Amino acid sequence: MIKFPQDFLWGAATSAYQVEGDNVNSDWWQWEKDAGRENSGRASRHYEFYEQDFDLAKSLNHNTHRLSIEWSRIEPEDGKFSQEELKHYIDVILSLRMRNIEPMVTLHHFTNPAWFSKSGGRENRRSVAKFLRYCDFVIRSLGKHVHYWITINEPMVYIYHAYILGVWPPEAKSLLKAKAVEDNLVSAHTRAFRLMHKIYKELSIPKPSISVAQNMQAFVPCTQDFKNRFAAYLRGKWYNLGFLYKIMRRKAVDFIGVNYYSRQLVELEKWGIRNLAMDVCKNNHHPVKKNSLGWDIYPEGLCEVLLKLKKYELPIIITENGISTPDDNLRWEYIHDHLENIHLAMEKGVKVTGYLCWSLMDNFEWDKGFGPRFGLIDIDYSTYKRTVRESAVKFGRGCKTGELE
Ligand code: IFM
Repeated sequence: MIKFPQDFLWGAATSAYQVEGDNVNSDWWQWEKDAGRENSGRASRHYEFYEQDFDLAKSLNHNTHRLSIEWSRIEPEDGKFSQEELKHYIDVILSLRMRNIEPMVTLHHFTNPAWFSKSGGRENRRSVAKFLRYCDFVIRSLGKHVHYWITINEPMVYIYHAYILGVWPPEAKSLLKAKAVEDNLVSAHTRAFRLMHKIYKELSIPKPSISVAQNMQAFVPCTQDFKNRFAAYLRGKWYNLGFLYKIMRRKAVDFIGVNYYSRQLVELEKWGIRNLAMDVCKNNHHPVKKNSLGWDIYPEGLCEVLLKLKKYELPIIITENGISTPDDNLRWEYIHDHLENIHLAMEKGVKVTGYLCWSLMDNFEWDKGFGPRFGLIDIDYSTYKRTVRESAVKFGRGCKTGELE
């Protein structure tokens, strides 16, 4: 039996576009239409059913919930802000507070308003000022109800999919653009961080806790060959830590948000820049169980990643961790084994203060559509009926007692 601290944050995460439905002013909505992709449509209809969903989270003993704000609802046209949508998010956050569930709010989770993307999106230097204007509007009203903020979700995943692989809007495949977006995101985060602290001070609200949610992977060399070890080391530095270094150097981090899912088995075909950055083992060496998207399940990697963060002496919150699978026993095994590894890292001195499972409910998994099931709660997409999975009940027991068998 292992035991987590009494004040540990326990709960689950979602993002607006993936669960709310009908985000018609978003660049993703536009892209789905233009590219003829599966439409997110009504998603999980969480925009309408959030009270019911939070009742379920409460019944599962969650004390924290991470959600995101859809910028394209708040600012559907450049410079035109919607008081009505702002009120919606205030209501959402208050309904968490009424249930004694601590909100953690993300300001950017992959989607942008369509007008913003048309004017150059994150490649454009002016995007930083536009993002700050949106943050200012939101924080002045939500500040008094929210302590934990994530400015940007998974900056590296966003850059990689949208600007290097080109499989997400705006479908760019350009290292130059990727670099510009990274610079702009570093600046957007840093300036938003400072602005938010300033607003809290002006309004005499106790200091907020702000971070990014950084996707981290366990980069494991497939063989002890020098080039595989070197590539794994480089990827850890660049992908896991590069963005964080930049914002930590600017003293713009209150805690570290970690999204961890999987392992990458690094095996280079030959020396080369692209090979160093991308090559993975294609021969199923060191096989492990996989999720329904084919990602390796590798819980010990979470402990390894956390130990690498120890030296920064910042609190760490697992802002996402979860599995897409039709096998609910595997889902519980996955959550259980990752919690075990978090506990192991804590025993070795890493200060982890919370764990949020991805995701509270089944949702729209971006370019993969509705197929992957990440939810603690099953959604029947023909009726939108919610059904709590057995894994959610088991996780809920841990949330209640802070203990894990
Ligand atoms: O669904 C995504 C989420 O939007 C960001 N982190 C990873 C999840 C699973 O792919």
